Amino acid sequence: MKLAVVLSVAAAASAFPMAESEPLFSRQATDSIDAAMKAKGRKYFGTCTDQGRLGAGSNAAIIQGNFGQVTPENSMKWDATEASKGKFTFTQADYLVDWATTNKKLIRGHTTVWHSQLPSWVSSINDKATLTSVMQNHINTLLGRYKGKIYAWDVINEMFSESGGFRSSVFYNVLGEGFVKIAFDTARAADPDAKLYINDYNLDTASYAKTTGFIKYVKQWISQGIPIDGVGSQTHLNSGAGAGSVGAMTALCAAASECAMTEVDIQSATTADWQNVVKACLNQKNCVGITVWGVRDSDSWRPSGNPLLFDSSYKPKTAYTTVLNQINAFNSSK
Ligand code: 9MR
Repeated sequence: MKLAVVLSVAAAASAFPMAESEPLFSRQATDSIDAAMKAKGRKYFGTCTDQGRLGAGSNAAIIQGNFGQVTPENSMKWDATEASKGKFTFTQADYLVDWATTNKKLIRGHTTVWHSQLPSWVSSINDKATLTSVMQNHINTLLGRYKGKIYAWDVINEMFSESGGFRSSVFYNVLGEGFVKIAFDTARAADPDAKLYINDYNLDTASYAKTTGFIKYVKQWISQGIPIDGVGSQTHLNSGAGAGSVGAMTALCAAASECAMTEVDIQSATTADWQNVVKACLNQKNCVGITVWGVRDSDSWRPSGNPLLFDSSYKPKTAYTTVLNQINAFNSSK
């Protein structure tokens, strides 16, 4: 597998000797963290990307060689796909899905119901019937378009407050807690094979009120028959916070059939932070994968503290090797 990638990249480099002064493969990490995850029985190690990034620098080559899953960083969000009511735009999302399919990468769809990057025509709706049909149409259109091609969908993103209750949003304010059932029932019917996730951030310490509130409600909803398959912990961390994620994932992963770390980045990470993040997932048998939120530090949404696994020259950092070694060292028979 790894050899095939190296050979095909080498062949491409020699076919176009003037295109790159440095062979593409010399900028790849030597071993794939995705292959390492798969060797431990997990589904992927992924990253976010989109059309612009895939056409820039070494991003495509790095993702081809080292990652097994992609999440569209922005192209499937409501403002990108349905800026005006009923008028859908899929150019960038289609590009991402086609690229991933061609390159045999799993896709995490991100995201259908989210208070942010939400057009004002949606946030100004104030009656239940209209908002319900608008949500259903949005979910049906996105999941329907890519039916059978998406491994998992973040059906609802960031609906909790820091105190573990519900964030104020048009969805909660107009429909109450019932918007969760509407969203997941609609998603299940639209793409029955996709894993349906509820995703949030600051779920990085087991005892934190947001983590305990999230778990309480997710368990309750699943017991009521709402089709939630997975919990996603975004895992945007600051230096030193990796240790907490081990206990947090133990608690989170017990709430649903599967779980994942969906948007990992660590500002000013220590070696232990990256080791702990890998352990936090691998310790849980139902943790299917880890996704980092970007390829190189300088393209991160919060670049200070160099939070990713590749540097601004697309070179794999020590953090990459730390992650690789930690995955390889994991004893999966335990
Ligand atoms: O990385 C994304 C950035 O390019 C966008 O400008 C931003 C807009 O809100 O969203 C970023 O991704 C977010 C993700 O979709 C949801 N969790 C938080 C991420 C970082 O803000």
